[in-house]
Amino acid sequence: MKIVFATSNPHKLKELKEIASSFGVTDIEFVLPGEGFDPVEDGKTFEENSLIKAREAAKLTGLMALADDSGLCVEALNGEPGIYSARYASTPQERIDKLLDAVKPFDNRKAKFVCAMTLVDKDGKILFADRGECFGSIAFSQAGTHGFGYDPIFLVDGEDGLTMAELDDEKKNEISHRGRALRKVLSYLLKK
Ligand code: ITT
Repeated sequence: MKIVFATSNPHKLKELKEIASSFGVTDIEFVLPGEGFDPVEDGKTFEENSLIKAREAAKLTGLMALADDSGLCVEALNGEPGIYSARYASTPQERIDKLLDAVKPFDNRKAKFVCAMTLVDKDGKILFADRGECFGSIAFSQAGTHGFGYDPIFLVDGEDGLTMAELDDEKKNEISHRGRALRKVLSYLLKK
């Protein structure tokens, strides 16, 4: 089975392949939408944006498409940066610095990673949609080199004060929002 993964983010693709492989999936080939993939992510929720991306990739390739819209929601910031996580500042380091500054005034540093996944058929009809979440809090300074994005400042609940970027790839995939969402999609696909 061939599925187009509706993303321009190579980190997401790497994690998707690792998660699928550790789930025992051998007969799904994930491909990228390629040139011309430039969806307008103007949805108001992770779910809406993930549907927009999935439909755009299906339209472009004529294949079944899966999309991941994800981000970091900080409780004291009313859920920001949320769906704007990728656009919060210009570079990954600037996004981290901006977020550390933004949470400074608050005692409550609780946060969660969210990943909404949508699977559509080649005509854009929704086959399956669900989300995965991973709970934690914002660290006072960054630590770790694994993963991407906000991982160095996300302290994972139940992981002994380690940031997501200090966990190895296997551990991240086991507990992450993306791992949790994708395993639901894969369970749906494999039951078919
Ligand atoms: P595509 O839309 O092309 O898939 P993107 O990176 O723009 O790529 P999103 O719009 O879903 O994707 O934004 C997700 C952002 O949320 C991402 O760029 C990171 O800043 C953050 N993020 C999502 N998952 C993350 C993770 O596992 N670790 C750290 N940061 C993450």
